[in-house]
Amino acid sequence: MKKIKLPLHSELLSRDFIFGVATSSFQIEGAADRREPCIWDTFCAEQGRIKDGSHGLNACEHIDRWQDDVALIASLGVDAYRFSIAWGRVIRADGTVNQEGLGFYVNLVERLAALGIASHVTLYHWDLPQYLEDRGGWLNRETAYRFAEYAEVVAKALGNHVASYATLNEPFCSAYLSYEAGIHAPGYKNRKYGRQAAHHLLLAHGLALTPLRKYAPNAEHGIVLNFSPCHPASCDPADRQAAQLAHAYHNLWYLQAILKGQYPDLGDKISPSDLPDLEPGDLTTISQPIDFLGVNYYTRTVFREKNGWFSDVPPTTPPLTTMGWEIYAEGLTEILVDLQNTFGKLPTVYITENGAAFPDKVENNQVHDTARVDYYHQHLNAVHAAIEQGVPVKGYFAWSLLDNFEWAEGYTQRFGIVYVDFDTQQRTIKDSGRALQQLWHERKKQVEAQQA
Ligand code: GCO
Repeated sequence: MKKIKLPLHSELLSRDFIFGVATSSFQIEGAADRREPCIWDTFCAEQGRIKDGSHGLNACEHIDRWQDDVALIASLGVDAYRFSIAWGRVIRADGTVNQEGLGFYVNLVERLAALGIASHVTLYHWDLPQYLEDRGGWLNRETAYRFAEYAEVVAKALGNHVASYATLNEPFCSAYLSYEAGIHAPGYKNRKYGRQAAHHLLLAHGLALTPLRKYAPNAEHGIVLNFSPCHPASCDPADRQAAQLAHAYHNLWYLQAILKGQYPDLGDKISPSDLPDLEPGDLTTISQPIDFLGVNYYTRTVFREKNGWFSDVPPTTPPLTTMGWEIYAEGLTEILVDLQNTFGKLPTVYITENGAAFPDKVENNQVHDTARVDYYHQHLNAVHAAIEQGVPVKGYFAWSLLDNFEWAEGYTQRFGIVYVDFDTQQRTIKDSGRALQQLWHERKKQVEAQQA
């Protein structure tokens, strides 16, 4: 079996760096009958929205199999587990707390702690309760206030037992893909909606920091954003400008608001009527200090100019993943160093997601996903290179623990380091999972030897 090798003196091998695996609620939990319906249930029920016509009602049945899944996580030798909480499993449509639903996460965090695994919680990984969408969803400013109330309920229950709280996962997706590009739930296609949803999401992030800091003062608080270096399709100045515009629109829109309290100035590229409506003080709320920035990285994106705007050029040169994404590990170093240069100093960075989908097959109880082993090898070395250039990366989470419901792609994409047979729910650790397991166990031995 292929190994993942890191430079011998890499910070990644030290005790202070955390390694983990990541999942999200809607993608793995199932047990939809024990929570409120969310926008993804509605979206899945609409014809033609999901590639294989599937849904998340059962997914990986994690709610009923969590104890085995936690044992599996522990067997990998991780320091940390990143998961998200389903809002609609915690707060009912009438505003009351679902104690059984909340109790699930309390038990999960307790069990992880008993096994020496730190919990890294995400409060919102896209599964907005449908009862809130019915009142306007992220286009309604009130949703941000409901989010802060939900964050308070969670922080009161889990408090300092959680190592880090991320308010949101990838607001780019829950704003742009969901309200502007129409490919994620609830499926709107409207530029103004996209900008307004992004603003309300960021406001929700800012408002939630107050109860989080109050009820979990020792935990770290931050947000998870996705980044992709934006490259021009040619050296034509129009394409270069398009790539810069895409960078401002997709990457900086969120981080600049959070770190600097201002949205990027797009000049005459965007009509003023498409800009979000703000209230005085919003950007101050949004730009409160954060303890960490979660960075999700998968690939780079190439853009060309189209009608004064940008348009992405799908990659064609292999190696591509089954998502059609180019494997471009140096892009991870590039974007981290670029953001560090742009903002002068970044807070602690956790790579909160990184991984790839390939056409995996089980043969004799094994999955020989050599391409994924290579992917992790290259990307971990890219993280090392960023650290060498001064980026304060303190942790890395593989996406994903399990094959799961991949949003509009349904179950057609396998991102797991553990294979899931969706008929039997059997889990099989892939070669990539074994390679990471070996790396993590060897590192633990090394750290223990240093301490002895
Ligand atoms: C993401 C999501 C994940 C996806 C992954 C692969 O943050 O985009 O967190 O839910 O499954 O990115 O597309």
